[in-house]
Amino acid sequence: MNYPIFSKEHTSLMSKHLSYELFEELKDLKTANNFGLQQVINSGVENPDSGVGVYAADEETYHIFKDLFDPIIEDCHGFSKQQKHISHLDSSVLASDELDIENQYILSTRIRVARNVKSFPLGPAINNHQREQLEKLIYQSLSELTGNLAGHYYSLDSLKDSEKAQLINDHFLFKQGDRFLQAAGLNNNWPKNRGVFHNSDKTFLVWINEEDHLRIISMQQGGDIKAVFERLVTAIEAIENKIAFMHSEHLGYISSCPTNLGTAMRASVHIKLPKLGLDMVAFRKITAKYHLDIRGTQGEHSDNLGAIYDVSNKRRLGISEVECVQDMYEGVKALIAAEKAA
Ligand code: ADP
Ligand code: DAR
Repeated sequence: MNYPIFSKEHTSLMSKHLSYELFEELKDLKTANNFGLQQVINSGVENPDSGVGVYAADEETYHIFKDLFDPIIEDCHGFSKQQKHISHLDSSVLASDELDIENQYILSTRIRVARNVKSFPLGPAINNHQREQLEKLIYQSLSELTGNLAGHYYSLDSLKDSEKAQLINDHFLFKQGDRFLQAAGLNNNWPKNRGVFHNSDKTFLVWINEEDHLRIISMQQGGDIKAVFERLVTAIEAIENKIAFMHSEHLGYISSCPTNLGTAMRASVHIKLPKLGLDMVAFRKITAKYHLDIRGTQGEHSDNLGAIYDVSNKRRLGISEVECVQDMYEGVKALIAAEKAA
């Protein structure tokens, strides 16, 4: 393996921190899943516009390649290698007054967490047989859920193209992995052993074998953030009673991309802000103050359709799940006030 050729277009945290000396230190190391430096950095090398540029294959990746991951995690999350991540899922401490009672601004609310199963490699290193076993283990566990979490599993193979397109368009299903995931090995053997589990009204969904082993999702129309969070907490606890997740005292829940470590939570609203959308400097001043991200109407790496924005918490590690939701809640409150004043 040779030291990568970084051009001035390479802007990722990986290209920033992978000095030649560090490369020489790490280039021959491998995890128990035979995952080496080439695979860790491939997405960031092939996609110069990556923000982070690295993916992990197992919890061991974060230890063996810590001299690369620790500074990336510090830059990304403001989280030092000495810190411990603390979870807190008690919704009773959440501010509860609805932000948009007349439903003028918030179209829908979605809160998701990424989870990975302890005894399997992460997506970039899992082989086809393991992915098949994992899919079966997860959907069999989900099939035991009761009440408003009861539902059915739909593998990508079992869905018609038109059904998949409709689910993707309605924000219930992931698109095929983008070039970043492709270069990380996360699209291997696509679409085999991927799919979505959901309840009858699609307010509780689980994506299987996309970027992480599970994406546990609670979502509904409108802005009742507390109700969405409470459903998600119930689902996480019910699933965690059946499946052991990859977790460490230091990094919290382990994810394939370091941006999702810790809570692995993204709490978002689809919100209509026609006036604020005309002044993106003011818009981004508010999102920066409240640690928010803006994504496109079809999620990451998509464009905004009309004046509808996907606004979510940016912080995931070193703060609790309640604080992630609080970040989004306070930020959305400020955005609505600014829209009213515009
Ligand atoms: P993730 O949230 O899992 O990181 P994406 O950003 O790609 O992944 O979003 C996944 C899907 O969820 C996309 O179709 C996106 O439009 C949809 N989505 C995200 N937030 C909301 C929301 N608040 N309401 C409805 N759909 C949403
Ligand atoms: N390829 C990654 C994307 C980072 C965050 N998004 C994820 N994990 N879906 C990058 O380095 O830009």
